[in-house]
Amino acid sequence: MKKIVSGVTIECTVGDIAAQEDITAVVNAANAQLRIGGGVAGALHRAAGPGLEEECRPLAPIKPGEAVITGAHNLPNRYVIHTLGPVFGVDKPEDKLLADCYRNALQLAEDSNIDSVAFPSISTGAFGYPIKDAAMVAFETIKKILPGLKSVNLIRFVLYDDGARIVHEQSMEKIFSV
Ligand code: AR6
Repeated sequence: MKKIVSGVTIECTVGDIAAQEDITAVVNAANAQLRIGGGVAGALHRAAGPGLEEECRPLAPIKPGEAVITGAHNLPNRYVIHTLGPVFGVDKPEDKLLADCYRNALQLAEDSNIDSVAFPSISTGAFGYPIKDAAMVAFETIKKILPGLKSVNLIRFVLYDDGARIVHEQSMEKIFSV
């Protein structure tokens, strides 16, 4: 599914965040230490190679909601934007911290004049955020930011499976039709 709002294309796809050849910056659902981990962080660091962890080391640790930007090393992109999502039930308020992740990641993209950004569904794996609620927070936040975006003209959600894609598409419909 694809929507164009305020001149920005927003789309949902199923795939691997580490295989987004046509995207300038991919977002990492990172850990505080910006180390290789499971899920998205594992996929991105494995594909990027050890240079990514090395570049990350002086930037760590980060707090929930924060974001930092690095090069993409062996990934097919120019940048990786690393953000630490809230652990559901632990880092509170979860919705505000999750919104900060999307806001800060997009701010870094704008600061680096980036045209296209691919997000995974932050916090919905190991960090346990219910995916429906997380998708609503993601699109509500993006809707608020959209009118102010100058360089970003494509935001792609790369979802793990069709279930996650459908949940995101339903949230997208709800939020962008009002
Ligand atoms: N491409 C796209 N989506 C993916 C991929 C992939 N290759 N792999 C998993 N997902 P997670 P979090 C989905 O756990 O919840 C890590 O170990 C997954 O199904 O990657 O923010 C870090 O080191 C889920 O919907 O991120 C941290 O410690 C979503 O991406 C911690 O997990 C996010 O899952 C971060 O946890």
